[in-house]
Amino acid sequence: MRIRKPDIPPAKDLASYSADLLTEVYRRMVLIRRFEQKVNDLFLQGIMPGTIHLSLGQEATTVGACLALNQDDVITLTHRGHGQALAKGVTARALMAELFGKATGCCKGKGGSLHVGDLSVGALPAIAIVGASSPIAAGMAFAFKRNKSGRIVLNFFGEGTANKGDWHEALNLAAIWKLPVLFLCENNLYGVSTHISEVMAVEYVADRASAYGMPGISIYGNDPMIVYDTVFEMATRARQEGPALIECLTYRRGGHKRDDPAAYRPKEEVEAWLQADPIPAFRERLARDNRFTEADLATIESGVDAVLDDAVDFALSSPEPPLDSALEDVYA
Ligand SMILES: Cc1ncc(C[n+]2csc(CCOP(=O)(O)OP(=O)(O)O)c2C)c(N)n1
Repeated sequence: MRIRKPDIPPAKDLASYSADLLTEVYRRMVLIRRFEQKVNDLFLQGIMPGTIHLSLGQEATTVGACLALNQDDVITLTHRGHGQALAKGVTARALMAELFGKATGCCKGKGGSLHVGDLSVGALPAIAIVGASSPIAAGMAFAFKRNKSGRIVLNFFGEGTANKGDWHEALNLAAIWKLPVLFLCENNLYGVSTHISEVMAVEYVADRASAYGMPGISIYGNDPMIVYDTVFEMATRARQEGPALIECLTYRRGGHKRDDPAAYRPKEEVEAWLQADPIPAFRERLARDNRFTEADLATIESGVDAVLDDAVDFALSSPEPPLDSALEDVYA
């Protein structure tokens, strides 16, 4: 296995972005981080049921990508989807209630952690079958194109998914039909315990784009503004000209799922990526920008804490789905 440490590009000047956008980027990254930390605590206390795949460490990729989209664009989510959902605008209340299996959850308590989403904010509830969402993303993009809607689809997936047949078929169809879809890889280096170098002969997932005839871009995924600019540019292009493959190089801070201590990862690699944590790095940049004071940043953080306390209270006090709703919304 080859150790791949973060290759951190020089940070972009934040001056060209509005204070509102930067505030929202920071707020959503902190929301995702603290939401998942809370979920992990609740899980370890035995209060939260089910299993969970956390995306701690990948916040800059999901937030940068979702904020670059229009409100009515749609994302498809993965099994590691809490961050993707919150980034697109699913509320903390609806997400927390879903994880508790409550009727007020974003999927009425029937999806749980592996199937979160809410189409009313453009987040197609996740499909936990790896690779299955890429053809669906292409299909939705086909409909958007036929209807001349101007909307696009952004398909989130992990680098392990890029070795599945359905993923390849989706890219090919999207390319030949010039569909308005972005394939966005959250490359966190591991599919469960398997390092990317053991399953791919090319170095980067984006290297595969040329085989389909679409742009392929590999970027540092722990800088939200690099992700934002890239997705914004490719989204603008996709609305007219068709798909692109964007690979965001990032890292999950923990194991594949909550019972995985991730002992298969070299210490040197883990330490290098933990140092490249996207949230403190972005906070430092905001603190150097004269539009933000320390008090402003603390206010954003305490606002997130209040939202999360409220979300847990809401979820715990919500009812279970009624028994006679078991067959509602069931299509197969
Ligand atoms: C078709 C299929 N095969 C296997 C699994 C079990 N599985 C769940 S997540 C996962 C790894 C996916 O890796 P990657 O696409 O890199 O995403 P990551 O977990 O790193 O976010 C596997 C093999 C599955 N859900 N679906």
